Amino acid sequence: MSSSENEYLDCDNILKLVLVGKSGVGKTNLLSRFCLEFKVKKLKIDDFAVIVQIWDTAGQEKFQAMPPTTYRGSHGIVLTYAINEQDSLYDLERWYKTALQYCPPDVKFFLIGNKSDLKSKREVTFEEGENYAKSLDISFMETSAKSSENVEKAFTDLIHLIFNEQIIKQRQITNNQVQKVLDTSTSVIIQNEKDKENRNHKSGCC
Ligand SMILES: Nc1nc2c(ncn2[C@@H]2O[C@H](COP(=O)(O)OP(=O)(O)O)[C@@H](O)[C@H]2O)c(=O)[nH]1
Ligand SMILES: [Mg+2]
Repeated sequence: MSSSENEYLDCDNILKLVLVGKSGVGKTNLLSRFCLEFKVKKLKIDDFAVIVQIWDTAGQEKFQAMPPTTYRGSHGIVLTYAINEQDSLYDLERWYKTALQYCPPDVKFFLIGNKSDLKSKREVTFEEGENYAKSLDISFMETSAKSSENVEKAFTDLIHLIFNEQIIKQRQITNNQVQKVLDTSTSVIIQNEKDKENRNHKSGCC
């Protein structure tokens, strides 16, 4: 087994993020800023090892042809626009609706206004981005894949958000399920013991 396969097996959690938005807003550049290799980043949160897989489109967004399977099993969706292109913000409504349709219900969204280095060509104010995020009740950050401004922070904030809300919830569910199974098996054992006692009692009574 290769060492990278081992790393996966050693890992407590694997998170899947998907980057969406209009072609040209900088998704691929953001991704290569954040994870240098294999579109995968390994992090440590508290005492847990977390592997984050980030899915980028392979250009299908130009033809509005992202396969629904892209969203399957995702934990986070990064809605991305470019601050120098108003249309790219308007376009996100469509991406948001599609993601809602195909993502698991507890998926977390995050809004990124990329190309923050292009302030002189700005078409979307910070407040417009912020208000759109507020309207969806999600977090927002402006980033620049060119200068790296906020890229690390935006991704790690989203990952922490997902980890704290979803993974911990999933762990609680699993613990509850384990507890239920334990409770059920205990009651079955107790019941079986009672049945045995009753049978012994009955057989000895004649
Ligand atoms: N000025 C500036 N250009 C960027 C930034 N991010 C990406 N670009 C440029 O925008 C173009 C499209 O970027 P790309 O990552 O391919 O966009 P995608 O289609 O969303 O994946 C490329 O020419 C990038 O060099 C950024 O933060 N600032
Ligand atoms: Mg791309």
